[in-house]
Amino acid sequence: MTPTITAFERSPDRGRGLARDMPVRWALEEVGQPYDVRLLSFGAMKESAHRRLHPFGQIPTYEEGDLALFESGAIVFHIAERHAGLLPDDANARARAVAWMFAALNTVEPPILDREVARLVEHDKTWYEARLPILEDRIRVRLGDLSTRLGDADWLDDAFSAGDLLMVAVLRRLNGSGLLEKYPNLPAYVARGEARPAYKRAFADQLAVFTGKPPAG
Ligand SMILES: N[C@@H](CCC(=O)N[C@@H](CS)C(=O)NCC(=O)O)C(=O)O
Repeated sequence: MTPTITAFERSPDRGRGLARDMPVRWALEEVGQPYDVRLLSFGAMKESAHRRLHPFGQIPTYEEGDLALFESGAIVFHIAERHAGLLPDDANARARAVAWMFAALNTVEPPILDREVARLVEHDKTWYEARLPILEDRIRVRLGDLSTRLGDADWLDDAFSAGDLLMVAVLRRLNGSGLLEKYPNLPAYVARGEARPAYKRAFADQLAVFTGKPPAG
């Protein structure tokens, strides 16, 4: 059965692939699962029809038969469990890959989002100039530790996994911030993720929604 996901009708990131339908699309591409996309306006996301799928009135959601899911991490995990290619077969390696999924969303992403939110909604507040370096220092602590752990490996735990997929998706939020570059193995890690054919297809598809033009190639 072809799953249907939801995405922004017009993403505020202007097609930079930062909306959270992107990791879901990427996971589906990695496992070779075709999918449909239902595009939603901000208004439609808050209506009761969508809230039945997503209690917080957000994207993405995932529908497959009588299963409806929300939360990009849970959706990626579901895809990874149902298909080969995103989680190792070995039980311990699989558990470690799941730990990296949580680390991406629960340990690395929060300080990155705090900075994003501050830049969006606090930039005109008196405390903003003093607070920004504090938020950026908290990000640097996470990046430093992640960089040390990654070392010169290609991926976080041997083969590419859903943990890498989510970690790359989270780190991409720092593109253009200058924060990643102090840890040269991290931009290289992000670039390795972005070079994957599945990533490129997913990125082109979400960009095509924004531009209104079919994906190139
Ligand atoms: N933790 C959720 C976050 C979902 C989320 O923040 N969605 C954003 C798009 S990336 C959204 O729908 N924003 C619109 C809104 O909250 O009204 C996930 O990973 O799925």
